[in-house]
Amino acid sequence: MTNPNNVSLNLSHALEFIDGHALNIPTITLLDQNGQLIEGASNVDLDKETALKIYDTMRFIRLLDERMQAAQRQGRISFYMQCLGEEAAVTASAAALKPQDMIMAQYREQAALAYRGFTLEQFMNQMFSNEKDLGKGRQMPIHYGSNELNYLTISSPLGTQIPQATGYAYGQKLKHIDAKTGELSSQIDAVTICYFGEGAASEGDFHAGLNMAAVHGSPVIFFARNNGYAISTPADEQFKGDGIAARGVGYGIKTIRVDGGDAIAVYAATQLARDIASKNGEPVLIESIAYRLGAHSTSDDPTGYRSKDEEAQFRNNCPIERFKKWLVNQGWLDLAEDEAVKEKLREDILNALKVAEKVAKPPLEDLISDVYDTPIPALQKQYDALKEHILQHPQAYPSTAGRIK
Ligand SMILES: Cc1ncc(C[n+]2csc(CCOP(=O)(O)OP(=O)(O)O)c2C)c(N)n1
Repeated sequence: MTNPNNVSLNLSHALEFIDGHALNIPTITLLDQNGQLIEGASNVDLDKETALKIYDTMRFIRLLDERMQAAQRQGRISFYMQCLGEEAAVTASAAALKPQDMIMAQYREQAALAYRGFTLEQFMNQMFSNEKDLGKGRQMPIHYGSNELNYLTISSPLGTQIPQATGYAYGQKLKHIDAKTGELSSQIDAVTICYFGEGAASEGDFHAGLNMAAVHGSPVIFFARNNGYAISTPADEQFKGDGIAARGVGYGIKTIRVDGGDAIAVYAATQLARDIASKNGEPVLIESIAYRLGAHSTSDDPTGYRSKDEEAQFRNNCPIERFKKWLVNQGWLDLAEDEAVKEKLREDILNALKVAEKVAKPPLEDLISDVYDTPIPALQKQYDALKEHILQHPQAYPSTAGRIK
């Protein structure tokens, strides 16, 4: 019989509603807090080189975050967002990808970019909006982008990257479609990962993006970072269902939920997800469960909406410490060396900051160059007005006024 409704027609005679949490979705965790693999946990293929690169990246991001949070408080940069508590989720997922895979992130995923090889100088140049910044100083701090590293520039409006990822990944798949049969002719060589928070998943774009990816078979790994809060809004004021994972199932997308504080579980789940996306040409959803340990951003003060007790409950579950203990247990990391590297990194970060803050700001004309082939009249008009204003008040714009031609 044909099935025009496209449902599993499991006829029943019991008049019962299904509970929204009926699936009881498990959270995959493989590593305990003492850095021991949990008995009976699935085998994980994580080699020493990759494991150490994951650790190096997490350690670097933690130190960079600490320094730049302080730099914002000193008035040296205007804004910052830390990855605190989610370093394992972001780094280990990025580590399971191939360099040619596209990363479409939200903004708290600086660790994915660092894993790809974005340099300390590049981070600093972006945050100081100087003339060496790849984005020509046109974005707020932490809105990174790198063409070379396949990292789409961050957009502030939430959720925009979700339907974009669906469309981009569909394009990645099209290259492997046999024109005659319409079937996949080979494994898809480059897929897309799309990161977003559970707050962004409340946007309409989330639903449009996921449904379209499922129906058209876009090879996207949707990576939902459920960290408990969308700025001050706790998750239980955002949705009633079983997290974001239940929605993946609803859209007919293969879904897994992982302990986002467990780098090994995240790595294994993302490897599997990449495999499914690239071999089958279909989307996959990973929901990472971690706690946003820091404030939302430097503009936020969490004491207004959550207790110190709640924060303390999670403070001891450091994802970096947990992974570090495993590395030490493996005999792959020496604690004294680790401390020495941290000291050196702190110095390097401070030195890079001091250099980047002295680099000249981009010339004013960069504001509108290469946005359009030739600036549209409305943009040109705004530019001319801005230029005139700066020339009238040069003392208020010391870094720009002197460079106006
Ligand atoms: C369309 C839109 N609405 C609101 C905002 C303001 N805003 C910025 S971040 C944020 C919270 C996002 O939370 P979540 O997606 O859970 O990510 P997290 O910050 O927790 O990593 C909000 C509401 C925005 N940038 N864009």
